[in-house]
Amino acid sequence: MLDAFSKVVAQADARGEFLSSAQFDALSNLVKEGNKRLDTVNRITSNASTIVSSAARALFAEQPQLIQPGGNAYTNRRMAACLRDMEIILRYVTYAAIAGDASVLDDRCLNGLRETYQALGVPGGSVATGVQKMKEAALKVANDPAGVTPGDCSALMSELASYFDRAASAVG
Ligand code: PEB
Repeated sequence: MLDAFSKVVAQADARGEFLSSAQFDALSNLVKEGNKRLDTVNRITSNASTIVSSAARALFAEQPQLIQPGGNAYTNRRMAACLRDMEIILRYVTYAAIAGDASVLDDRCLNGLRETYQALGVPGGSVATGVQKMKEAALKVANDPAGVTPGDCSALMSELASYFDRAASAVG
């Protein structure tokens, strides 16, 4: 599990070199823009249950067979497992976002997840759709201009989107 800083150190050490100026610039920018990142992760974290429930509602509206008898979210037990899975994935996305690096998401959440769903008979494509719905809900929360200093968050938002895309393509 790496963050943006330890990743640069690991890369430089693997080559036996000092940090390059490009690496310095990237990390310096990460520090300079750090408040945006903290605000973004804080917003998503504080709205996690709303993000999960609205994404789940959108998923089941689009794929109602999931909640019909025989569906993968039919019965309270499976519904609870589904909502829990979405929450777990969202939680690891927030870890990747605060770390500025996807490795925590890869190593602790996505590694083997596709195979787990295959073994359980849970449709990975539907999980991927649920993750995309969480992406939409999370970006809406993170991009809300109310109550924050206005600024350009486009790079950060596309980085955030990339963690959701990574999770979706790991299972879909
Ligand atoms: C992954 N999910 C389930 C299980 C596991 C995970 C290991 C089996 C054990 C259990 O039921 O608790 N656990 C989860 C995860 C990590 C982890 C992400 C990462 C660290 O440790 N059903 C649907 C939707 C989808 C869904 C498509 C979006 O209709 C999920 C939600 N996951 C789902 C369901 C089950 C499950 C288990 C329904 C229960 C399957 C079953 O027992 O029939």
